[in-house]
Amino acid sequence: MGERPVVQYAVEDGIAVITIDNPPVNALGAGVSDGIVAGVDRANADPAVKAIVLIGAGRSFIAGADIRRFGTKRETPARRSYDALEGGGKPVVAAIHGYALGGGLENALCCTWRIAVPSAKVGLPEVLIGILPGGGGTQRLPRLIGAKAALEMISTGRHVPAPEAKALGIIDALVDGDLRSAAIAFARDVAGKPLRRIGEMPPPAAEPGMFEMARKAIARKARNQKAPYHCIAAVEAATRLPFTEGIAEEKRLFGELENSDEARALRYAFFAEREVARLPHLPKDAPTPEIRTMAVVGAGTMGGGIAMSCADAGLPVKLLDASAETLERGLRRIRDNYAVSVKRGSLTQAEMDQRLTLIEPVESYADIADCDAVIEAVFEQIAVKEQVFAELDHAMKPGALLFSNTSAIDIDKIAAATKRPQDVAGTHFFAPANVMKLFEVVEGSATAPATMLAAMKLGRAIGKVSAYAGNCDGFVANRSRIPFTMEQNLMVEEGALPEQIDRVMVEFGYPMGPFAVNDLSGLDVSYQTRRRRKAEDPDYRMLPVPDQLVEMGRKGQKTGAGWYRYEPGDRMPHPDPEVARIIQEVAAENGIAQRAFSDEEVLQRLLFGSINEACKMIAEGKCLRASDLDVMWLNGFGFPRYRGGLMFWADGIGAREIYNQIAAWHQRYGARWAPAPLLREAAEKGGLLRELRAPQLQ
Ligand code: T1G
Repeated sequence: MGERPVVQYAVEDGIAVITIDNPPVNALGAGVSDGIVAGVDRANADPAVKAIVLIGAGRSFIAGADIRRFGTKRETPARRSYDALEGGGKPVVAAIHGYALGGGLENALCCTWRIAVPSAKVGLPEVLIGILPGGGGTQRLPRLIGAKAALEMISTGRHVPAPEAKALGIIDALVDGDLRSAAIAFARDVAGKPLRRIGEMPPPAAEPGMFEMARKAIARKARNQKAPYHCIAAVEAATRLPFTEGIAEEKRLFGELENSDEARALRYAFFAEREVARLPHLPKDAPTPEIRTMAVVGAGTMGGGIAMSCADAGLPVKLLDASAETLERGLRRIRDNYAVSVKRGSLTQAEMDQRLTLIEPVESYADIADCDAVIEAVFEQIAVKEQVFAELDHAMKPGALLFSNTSAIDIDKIAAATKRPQDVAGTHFFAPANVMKLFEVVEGSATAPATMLAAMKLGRAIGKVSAYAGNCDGFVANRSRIPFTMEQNLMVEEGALPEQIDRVMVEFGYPMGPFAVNDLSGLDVSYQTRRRRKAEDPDYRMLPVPDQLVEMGRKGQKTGAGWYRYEPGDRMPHPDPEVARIIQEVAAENGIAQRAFSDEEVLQRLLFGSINEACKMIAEGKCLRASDLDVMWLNGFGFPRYRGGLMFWADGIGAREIYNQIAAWHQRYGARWAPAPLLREAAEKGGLLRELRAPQLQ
């Protein structure tokens, strides 16, 4: 039995049905466009055929061009499916379920009619992978729905739910029940009716200044990027040029983007965020227990945010706290958070009420005993964790999964407080837990594969990006961040000013610099952490400058001063000569010579240490893939997405140059800059850092 063709053709009662069958999402891979062209030509040539239906098999219509093919040599097809669909003599009905994205929607826009099931989503998300719609979408969509609405869709790349797409005029009818038979019936109805060709519609009007305003609006967010501006230029062309010239302009702009650094980085990030979900080192047949009911222990800030994440995803959750007072305070904080979203319009009152019904406050372990899984989010002290896990071990039903949201405590120590360490893993959220997408799943030495797989799946189910981490101090994400924070503070002692370091990182693409972020989250939090660390490790390197700031009462925005000073009611950071004076004093007291720093050295000192640490963690098997670390920095630390991630960015410089610089700093600054053997190896072999993988994946 030969391979099933990616495009199938059938005729039913005079209606030709062209089915795209290219799993998993019917991307326009090899043979798909040609298959559509052949199907349309065949239908148009068959007098028995009155109309045509274009539909997707499996879970989706068409999710766009095959992203893997970008940047590779591709033959230009003689005729593209867009031209065949729009140019034929018989009506074509696009029948949409799942996703019609990118080239998928562009093919649908070339059909005469579009119908969809209410759960479908349509969009032109090309800007999210650093390009623009290259199948006529920038010229046809504005003609169909107007320049303003089209510009919003193309410059945001958002997936538009079918009911809204109907309201916009993209979808002609919403259908329930079996889509295929509904489409055939619809096609029969429109057979013989005049054909509508969007390409023949006049250029849409443009509101005066709308494109200038659009450029200004994205200036901050699209810093250093090209694709968002090209998207605006392409839609602007649709309002100025006849269709054929507009298509040529779209093609020209697309050509400028396809192989740009930005597009290659965003494509890498797209696939890295899919790869991170895989744990190939676990047995293939390991089961993944279903988690239908959740519990969270600890109604503090993190516990409340975790409960919200579950409720936001429709997962019922019991929120347990030993004290009724803390529980009530936790619930109030949850209600207040939702109320802010309702006020901002990102949530309706009905949605807020519905989510609150999914969060059930309880006061005893017996109340959560039946839940499939529980996440502990209590105070970050081993004794407290051990006591909670002993309670859970006693109360929870057999087979229940016991997760800890600890950000630093040894998972094996926590698991040892139970008689079922195989059911224990770390599920590390990043603050605020209901907002940040990163979800680190930490494997203890006794954690069963099923427990790991269930935790990874839980993360995806609550809208997070699940990433594997081995059990070590700071796990993977925070451990990779320690050199960044250390160098940030040490450079200040050596003469770099906070405002220079922040400017370098903002110009690099971060929304805020690290010192401004410290002031936002409060300097006293890390001050306490340093005290605890020093108590545990006498050799721990203290940071006298931020310590002095805190001891002077400069705890950040909340006290009107930290690394910067703030005007009352204003979050704008203002450089403060007082801080510069403290820095010079501390440097003098510690005999640290001060000097000027180039912006390049500032950037490299901040990021090279984390690259080095990443190589160590990969070699230790704590981080499975360099691309996982990139996913963590993109979803946990706000690393500029159009740079792909830390290791992808590092490859732009090259392992050899990075190794040489680190080796030089090793000479100058000592052990903290000892080059990782895996980095040296990559430097010697000329390997790509983003392709580094842990021993267990070799
Ligand atoms: N090309 C190649 N592979 C794709 C793909 C695509 N367009 N979309 C998904 N996959 C793979 C993905 O890697 C994964 O593989 C599997 O499908 C399931 O995906 C001419 C230029 C559709 C919303 O940007 O946003 O058209 O890991 O895990 O969470 O103008 O996939 O299993 O091996 O993400 O349910 C425009 C990209 C292309 C859409 C489904 N289209 N895809 O999400 O599943 S450019 C896009 C998505 C274009 C034209 C231009 C999502 C999804 P694997 P998944 P999901």
